[in-house]
Amino acid sequence: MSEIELGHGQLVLVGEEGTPGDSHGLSLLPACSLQIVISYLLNTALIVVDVQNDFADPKGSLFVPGGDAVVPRVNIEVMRALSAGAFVVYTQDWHPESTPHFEKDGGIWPVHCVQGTWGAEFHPGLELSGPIVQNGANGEDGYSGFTMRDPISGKETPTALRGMLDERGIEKVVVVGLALDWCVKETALDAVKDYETSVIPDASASVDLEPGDGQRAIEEMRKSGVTIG
Ligand code: VGL
Ligand code: ZN
Repeated sequence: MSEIELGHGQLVLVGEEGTPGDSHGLSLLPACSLQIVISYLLNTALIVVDVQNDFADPKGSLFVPGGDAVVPRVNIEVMRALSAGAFVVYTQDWHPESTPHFEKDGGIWPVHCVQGTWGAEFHPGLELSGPIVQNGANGEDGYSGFTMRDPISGKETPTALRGMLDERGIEKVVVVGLALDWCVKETALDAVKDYETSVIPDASASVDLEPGDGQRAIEEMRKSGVTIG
């Protein structure tokens, strides 16, 4: 049995699977849990970005190539995070019927994730187990889960996400979901200003409006201090 320091004064004793409970009253984890505990500590949050039908279902109006294949990979991260006692939070793109975010109203996107429609619902295969932060409800068109951007004035206002992280003492953030080159990227670039941040490209997929956007997003995040992988 060995003692492992997790930081912040947290100690766990790790034994062989099946060894009886320790006599110190500390939690005894089977060795197989160690990997999970190390990758998701209690001070870590997993942010699952916009895994919604319009992005993740091939019938969705803004289907992200590979978005459907990402769902089971995201679920693995959710399960890892939950088993380590980490916090899991979900963002949801949540637009009104008309917003300067949409091409028909002067923006660049096809109509997608309209409040209350099938396209805005989370993909039915997603493991949903945590609070939801909606973005865009009043016509804002920002991409970060941390802020909403007024499309006219450009003024940014915070969402509830930062408060949720800070009230739990979160210091590390892992970002997965859709889309790598838009909302995942902007969420990670905001997160890295205040939290140790990583993005898992295997649990994400890019829109690639221009070929190579996904790769460029990865480089931009890496340069800003985001851990990739
Ligand atoms: C997103 C385009 C438009 C995203 C949202 O979730 O990445 N992309 N709205
Ligand atoms: Zn959107």
